[in-house]
Parts: sequence; structure tokens; C-alpha cells
Amino acid sequence: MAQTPLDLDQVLADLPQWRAHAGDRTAIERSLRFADFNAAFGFMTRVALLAETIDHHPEWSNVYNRVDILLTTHDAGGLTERDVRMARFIDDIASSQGT
Ligand code: H2B
Repeated sequence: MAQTPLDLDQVLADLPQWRAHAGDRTAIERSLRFADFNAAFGFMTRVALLAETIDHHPEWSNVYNRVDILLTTHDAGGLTERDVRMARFIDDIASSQGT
């Protein structure tokens, strides 16, 4: 379901650990580093479960203990409340894992 796009700068103002995507899409990014692969994959599993629940999926990659995440709403062609919700969830889990 399409949603009203949000302003990139306003979204970033509330999410200090995220940065603007440098490419041609309106998106936010965060890179995380964990203790090891097990911690990184555990984090990804938790995020994946929420992603399915709210039908909103990150674009991400993982190499050993590193996870690079990009959030945007494809259906809206920009950022929406779903991205903000996902970013906050990611921040909460990451801080509880000590990153
Ligand atoms: N994830 C993201 N990040 N953006 C979307 O627009 C999106 C999604 N749309 N997950 C959902 C799935 C849509 O394709 C399905 C059909 O509901």
C-alpha cells in the first residue's frame, strides 16, 4: 500500500545513527558491526521477523560481523513511516546487543 513520502532531512533529524543514501534514490543507510557472525545473524533474524510482520523489508548485506542496511519504501518511491519504524526497531535491537 502506498504511503505519503516523508522529507529526508526531517527523517534524518530524528535518526542520528542513519545517513542519507548517496545514490539516486531517497533512502537512509546504517552500517552495524557486531561481535561476530553469530551476533550479526541473530540481529538480522530479529529484523527479518519484524519485516515480515509489517510487510516492509530492508535492503541489506552481511559480511561476517558487519551488516549494511538501506531503508526506503519502494511502493512510495521514498521514505515513509514504515522506514522510520524499521530504523527505530533496528536501533533498539542494535543498542541492546552492545553495538
Ligand atoms: N518493502 C519495502 N522496503 N518497500 C516496499 O514498498 C515494500 C516492501 N512493499 N515489502 C511490499 C513488500 C510489497 O511489495 C508487498 C506486495 O506488500
